[in-house]
Amino acid sequence: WPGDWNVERLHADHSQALRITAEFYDSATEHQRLRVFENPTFGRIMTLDGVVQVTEADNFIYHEMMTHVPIFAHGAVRRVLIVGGGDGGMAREVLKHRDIEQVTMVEIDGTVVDFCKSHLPGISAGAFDDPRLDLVIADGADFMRQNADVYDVIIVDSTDPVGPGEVLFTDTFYGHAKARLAPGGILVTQNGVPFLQGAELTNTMRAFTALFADATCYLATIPTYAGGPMAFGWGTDGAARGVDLATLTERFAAAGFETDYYTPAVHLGAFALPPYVARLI
Ligand code: AG3
Repeated sequence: WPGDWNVERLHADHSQALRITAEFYDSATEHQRLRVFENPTFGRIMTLDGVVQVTEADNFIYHEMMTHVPIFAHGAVRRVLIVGGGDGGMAREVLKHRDIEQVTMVEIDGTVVDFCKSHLPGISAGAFDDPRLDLVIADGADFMRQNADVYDVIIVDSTDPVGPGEVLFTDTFYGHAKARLAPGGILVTQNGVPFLQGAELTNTMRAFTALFADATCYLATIPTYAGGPMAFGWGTDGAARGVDLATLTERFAAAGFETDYYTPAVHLGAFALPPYVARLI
């Protein structure tokens, strides 16, 4: 094909190519290769080690579903921990909840944060300037082991389990994360596209089942995480998954902001698992 393309080779037998109409950055940070380019359909796109992390056009699906699902299900979230999330999209959605008092974000790669602030400001949309955000540049696994604070929701916004993200998919890490949850707290994780990354989901779900009274995953389709819907791990000892449509609708209306993907009905439907996914967990 004419022109430059970013060819993502995350999976052994499947790849996705995105046309590059302008290149803004392509260089190695201390931890990984960071690239930002323009694509006419998806806007600016950030890749790490060649794998798409965010696009301006479709990041809302991923970020809304990893934040509003646990936050509305819980109903009284005050403190949130984000592991990863250097582009600031996750913090952007969490901070839309006015009752949330403190958001701690632990990102390993300060270069990703700096670069996204200057070249992808629409993703964080001011989140880095919110006084409720406490940004810590550190290894998420170390932080989880050493820190003694507790959180109502922990969101693991990681890369895939290759390179710096690998440690965030271990039983040890999940155990430490559970110990950082307040009573009724919820852990959600990025668990890949089950059609292509089934073993990754099975591995996390085995760990979650051993740790939590309520362990499952929920789904959303993000166009640039190709291969079908993506799975998000869900683990809690609380009753948050039992919350009904009327309660979610009330909480969503009271929150007073609009979304482009999340609705209470989408929230509940996301937990309906097709058999090919249910069999993996
Ligand atoms: N991090 C998750 C990217 C996962 C891509 N995986 C895949 N295509 N299977 C996104 C970071 C956004 N804040």
